[in-house]
Amino acid sequence: MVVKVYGPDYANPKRVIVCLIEKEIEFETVHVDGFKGEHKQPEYLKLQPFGLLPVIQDGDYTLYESRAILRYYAEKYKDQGTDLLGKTLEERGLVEQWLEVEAHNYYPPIYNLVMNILVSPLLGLPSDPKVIQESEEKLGKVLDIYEERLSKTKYLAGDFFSLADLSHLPFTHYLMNQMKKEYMFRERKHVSAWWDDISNRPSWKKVLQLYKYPI
Ligand SMILES: N[C@@H](CCC(=O)N[C@@H](CS)C(=O)NCC(=O)O)C(=O)O
Repeated sequence: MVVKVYGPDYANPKRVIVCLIEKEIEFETVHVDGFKGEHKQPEYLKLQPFGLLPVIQDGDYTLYESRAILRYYAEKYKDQGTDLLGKTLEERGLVEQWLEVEAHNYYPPIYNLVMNILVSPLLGLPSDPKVIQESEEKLGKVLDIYEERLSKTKYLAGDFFSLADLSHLPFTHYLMNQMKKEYMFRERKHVSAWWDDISNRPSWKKVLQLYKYPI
């Protein structure tokens, strides 16, 4: 059964797509125009009642929340493609820990930066300089902790690439490219090397080649 991924142009869906590529899972994509509000239409809300992208359909199984989808496929196809969960329960615990750090410590400030620096101007909405400044400070503090961690291990959960690293790709891509905030990574040696490593994986390059960002 081919997995259907909705909204491949957007950042959270790209998190799912890069995982499917790493896991060598066949998929197809369904274009959803967020700027036209297609994700708020009744047909889409039947699949994702919160009106957010992505959602996947796998036969008659439907799943939303990008990180839940990552965990589902990494576990379901544990022995296929790249192992993204670690080999032992202890490694798995660390993958989960850093996935949670990404979701609760890293994502909120980077999301605010993306919204205020890239998205708001495009929608003709005002950006909030205070939010930008505070979010940048918060993100900097998170990156200090990453720098410390990555001085000891090659990747976040240990010396193996995992879901925890992969989950950072789509939003960090904005920071390092469209947002011109790459100094935040470049001034931290280990964080900088980590980004070069994970963003040069063939899976991520393929995502960027196949699906453009809308911004
Ligand atoms: N926690 C959700 C977040 C999904 C999300 O915010 N997706 C964005 C696209 S990158 C979206 O649908 N934004 C449209 C909106 O907020 O109306 C997930 O990880 O799937």
